[in-house]
Amino acid sequence: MNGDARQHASRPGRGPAFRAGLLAAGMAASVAVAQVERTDDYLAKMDTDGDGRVSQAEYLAWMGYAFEKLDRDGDGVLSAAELPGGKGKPVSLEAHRQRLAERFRRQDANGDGYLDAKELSAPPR
Ligand SMILES: [Ca+2]
Ligand SMILES: [Ca+2]
Repeated sequence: MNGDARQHASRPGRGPAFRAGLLAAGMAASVAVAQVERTDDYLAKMDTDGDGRVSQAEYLAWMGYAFEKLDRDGDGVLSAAELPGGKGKPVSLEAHRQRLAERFRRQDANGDGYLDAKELSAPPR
């Protein structure tokens, strides 16, 4: 016994650190969509209007926030040092969004303009 009483009582549910974590997770998820196991959870985070599916706008917004978060000097380009892992080719916001839009279209298997849970969890094509 070391008398170390853990504080459970006043735990902030959605503090800034928590949100930042989510955003970072979003960026990582864009790299490893196929590895996301809890698709429902993932969907719920991206689905900001809560209609149970992810529109392209929601998809871009989610991924865009991650970009802004990573772009620490705010010049609209992720330099190698700002990329996860600290290496890679620089990525501009425009290139990033175009790539995401393209990926969105490919993931949208039934072409209805939305990603449902099944389409979100499908391996990137
Ligand atoms: Ca939605
Ligand atoms: Ca769809």
